[in-house]
Amino acid sequence: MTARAVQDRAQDGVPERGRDPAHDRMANAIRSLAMDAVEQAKSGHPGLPMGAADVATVLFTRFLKFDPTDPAWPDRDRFVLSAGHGSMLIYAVLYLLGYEATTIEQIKRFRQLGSITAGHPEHGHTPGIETTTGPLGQGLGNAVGMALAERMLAAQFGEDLVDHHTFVLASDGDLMEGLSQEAIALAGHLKLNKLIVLFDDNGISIDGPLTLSDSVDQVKRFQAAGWAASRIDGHDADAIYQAIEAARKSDRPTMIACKTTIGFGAPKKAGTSKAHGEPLGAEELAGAKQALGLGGAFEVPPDALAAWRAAGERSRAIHAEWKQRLAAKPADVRAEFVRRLSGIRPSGMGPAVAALKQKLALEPPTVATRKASEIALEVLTEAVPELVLGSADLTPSNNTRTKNLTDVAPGSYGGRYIHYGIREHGMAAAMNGITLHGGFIACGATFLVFSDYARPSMRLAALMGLPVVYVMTHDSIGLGEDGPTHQPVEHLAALRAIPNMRVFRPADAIETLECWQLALTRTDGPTVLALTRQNLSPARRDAGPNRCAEGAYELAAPKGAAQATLFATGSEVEIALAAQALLEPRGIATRVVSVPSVELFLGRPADQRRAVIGNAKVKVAIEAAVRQGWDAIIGPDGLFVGMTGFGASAPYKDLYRHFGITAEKVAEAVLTKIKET
Ligand SMILES: Cc1ncc(C[n+]2csc(CCOP(=O)(O)OP(=O)(O)O)c2C)c(N)n1
Repeated sequence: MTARAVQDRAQDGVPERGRDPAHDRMANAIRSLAMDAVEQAKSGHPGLPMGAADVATVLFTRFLKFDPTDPAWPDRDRFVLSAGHGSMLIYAVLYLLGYEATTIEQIKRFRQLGSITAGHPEHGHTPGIETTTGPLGQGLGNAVGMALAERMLAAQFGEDLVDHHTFVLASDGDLMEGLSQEAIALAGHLKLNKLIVLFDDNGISIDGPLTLSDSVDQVKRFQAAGWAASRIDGHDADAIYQAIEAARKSDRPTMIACKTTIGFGAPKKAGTSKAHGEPLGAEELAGAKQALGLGGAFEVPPDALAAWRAAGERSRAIHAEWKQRLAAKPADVRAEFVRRLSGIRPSGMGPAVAALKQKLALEPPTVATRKASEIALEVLTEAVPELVLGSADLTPSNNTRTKNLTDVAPGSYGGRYIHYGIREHGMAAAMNGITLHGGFIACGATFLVFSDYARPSMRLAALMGLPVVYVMTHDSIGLGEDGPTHQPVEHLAALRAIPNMRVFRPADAIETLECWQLALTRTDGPTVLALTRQNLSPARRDAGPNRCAEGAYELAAPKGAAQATLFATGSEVEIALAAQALLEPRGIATRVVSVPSVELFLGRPADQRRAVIGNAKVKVAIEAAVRQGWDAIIGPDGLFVGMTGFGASAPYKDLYRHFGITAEKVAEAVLTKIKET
């Protein structure tokens, strides 16, 4: 309906045929709060909340299962506002439904420092926000993971405890992003029929009408990916109701293209990109308020607020019944369900790691760390039942599918191995969703170089503090013949640069096990395990405490006061040890420090850092990657033996020689430096 029609209706006071005045007043309450909050903040996006208010009203007041008094209730329906720029839609809804934290004062402080109403919705910042959105496409990708986790958890614990839907509100931008293709293809393939996407089909983006840059038939596109998809009038409450009702009964995921008018109600800006991302302005705002029959700033008509609050109580009885069902479960099942949903790690993990470590210490294997990871996973998948693995179609290279795992497949969700397909971004976004859903530790794999393809979701995992684990093999020129397209050089530095991301590059089987243990005990953020393709000789032979937890530690002591300290990670630790063996006989007392995690090390107190770095005259870092970041350990005068540009295609031993990453070159550099000083 056009803004003109809304005005006409308001003027003659006659409800349009088929419209429900009570619904309109509730939807207009969202519009009103969104307009006022954006106006007050002098920034934000009024257009989407105004356009999608009818869809949100039908969904939240007639379908969504949730309890404002317990936003984390495990069996709630999930709602993801993938178009995070429309954040005022969800803040308005949370306030109207009676979520305690989202008060009218918070709405008034939209986008201000210290408020819980941030510019884009942030998970963990605002109760009721299921995931952090804003980078378009991510929410949709997360929702696929949530819907998959729901099916997987139901397969393990039964539908009497786990039976909910995942709803997404997605915009044109969400569906234009490449990630959306990976997400919808995966969801369609897996037949995630409890995933329902409401597409805010307003035909407008920032630059103007969508016709400037897009002509995809989204309904056909979703259908081609195995979804049910249809078009409706997104301002017709009955049509919205019928479409969602049908979607709930579908045997496949559903996309409902809801034709809406961006900025619905604004006299001049409705239906234009002017309504997208800036305050309406005093005149336009007044016109919209008049057209929609609304009052002063931040005022919600009492009858509309009462109706919303009543809607907020809709699921109370269902929640109470669910609690009773949980209470009636055998104590061990109940305890396990609660443990899994609370993210508490199983008590069996520590002893399982200790036993394997003993074995590895007795017979240290010469294996690639990707193989060492598989050895660790054989034990960890038994000890940690919530661990769910997968790969973006590199399973035989990533060594992530242990013998005891079975596949997750369409309609069959009891397995613990996910074939994500060649969809690194979709995988990482789904892993975030699986983790946000609760009940699982998601671990996905690819080559380290393709972390670039997953990085936007990895960044959000770090921002949200999600304990996902990325197994990233083929971690340097050591992968050899595949050449520079596949050889990461800047990726370790790039991943280390993400706040709250922990990057491990273990040197042998024992370090790999320790890094896995640290990854799985971590609960406040993601971990990358950078693993080799090539075999490595053992660096450690002890079954003692977890040394990788220190970030960096002295692996091999010098004979006498150290003149040189060699810092190395992963596959270069054996080079450092070999260099030490060359230097010591020449009278150069040399230490070797293994640095499985630069960030963990740099996070330690200054005195501990100083003790590990030591005061040897010559400090060398050895890593088959770029230098960036290493100066924090070796200082600006430290020597770096690594890469300065892209790699090349050749057998890996030739590459190490070609790029000068050898024990001989390290020893030579140390000797030259000592002579100079
Ligand atoms: C990955 C990404 N790229 C760019 C942006 C900036 N941005 C925010 S909204 C938007 C597009 C707006 O169009 P649409 O998705 O149709 O939203 P609507 O105009 O309907 O609110 C863009 C490009 C973003 N948030 N995320």
